[in-house]
Amino acid sequence: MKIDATRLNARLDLLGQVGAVEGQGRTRLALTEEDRLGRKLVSMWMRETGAEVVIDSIGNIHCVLRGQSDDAPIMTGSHIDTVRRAGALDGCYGVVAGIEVIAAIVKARLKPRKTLVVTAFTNEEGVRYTPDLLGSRVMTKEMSLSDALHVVSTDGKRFGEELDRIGYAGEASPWEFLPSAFVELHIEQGPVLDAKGLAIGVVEGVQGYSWWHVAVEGRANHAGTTPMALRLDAGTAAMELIRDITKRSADSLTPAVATIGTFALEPNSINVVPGKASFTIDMRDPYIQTLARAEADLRDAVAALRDEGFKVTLNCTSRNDPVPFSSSLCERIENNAQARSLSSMRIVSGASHDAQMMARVCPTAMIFVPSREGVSHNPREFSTPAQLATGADVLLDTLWQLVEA
Ligand code: HGY
Ligand code: MN
Ligand code: MN
Repeated sequence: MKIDATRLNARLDLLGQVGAVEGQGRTRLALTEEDRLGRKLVSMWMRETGAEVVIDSIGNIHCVLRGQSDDAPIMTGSHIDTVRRAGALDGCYGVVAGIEVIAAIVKARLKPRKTLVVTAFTNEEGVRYTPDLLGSRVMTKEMSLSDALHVVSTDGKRFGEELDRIGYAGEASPWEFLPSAFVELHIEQGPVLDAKGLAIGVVEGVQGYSWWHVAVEGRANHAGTTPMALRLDAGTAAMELIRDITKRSADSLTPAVATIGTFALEPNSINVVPGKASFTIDMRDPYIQTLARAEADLRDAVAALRDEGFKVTLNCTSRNDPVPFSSSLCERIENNAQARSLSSMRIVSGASHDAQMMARVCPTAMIFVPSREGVSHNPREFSTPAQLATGADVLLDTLWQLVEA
């Protein structure tokens, strides 16, 4: 059996054109028209394999190659929704490569003992709808279907209505294909494999993270007539808190990170002391203790602002502990890389993935391929066609062993 490397790379380029804007990469936020078009293209490729295509009630799209037994399936998959101005590979690579695995098995006229499912999960990124990982949260019952359907987007649209509107509110239950093992193929999105010149990352787990929405309210006032000592300036208060949080991460003994990805002032006028500052914090750490410490520091910083007279709302919109993956699955992946004389290393993922949720219900692991200079969530995201084909080969070997085990 062989992956069709040419078609894999051609399809990644094609999907990468959906929602593309010249010089700004592509944007396919969950449940938007662009996401609908991406879903339509990927569903067509799934159908072309001859396998079944099943859509569940949270909009996950499953390509199902029925096995001879009625054992629980083996699953691979990832996501095709993107962040704003994204690269073409994040998530898409794991879905398109999974489809190629099914196509290779069908072409070889083999019938797997166990059913093999390739899933495109809904709203992995969580940019328009938080929390992130919505499709896999519902599948693993970390979130109820009805709660997920009631989530309201940053642009004020209810999840269930938008899912209906784009035509992906499926009939199937999200837990119809709960697997006995899950393997996700993904680009590293970090600099390690590329810097070390290694072909494969054997992913042993994912770091923990929490996402926060913060609103600081002070008092809007005249920029010219209001003495500095009499101000309740929400803008400078927010910036001081942000400085404190990001410096703590930079000074941490662990590889902690903190990102302020969105920031807005009201009334957003050059000559008005800001009355309100709203922003998000994405904090991550491989160690639960220091992540918890960083969260406690954030709460303390908010309490100090309240003592100064600011009204502050602080909401945690997503959170996941660090997750360890299956050591036996990692060994299998490592052996498969070695069998193909591919260099590999064990690595922990800095980015979150649906695999983080799947690890709650079954043995789970991930396979990484290098990202050039570690760039991701950026149109310059790049892996060579050969690197992408190599990762797909290792996925094929691993999945075939699992469905035949
Ligand atoms: O945020 C992440 O780590 C992933 O790209 N959703
Ligand atoms: Mn991403
Ligand atoms: Mn991803």
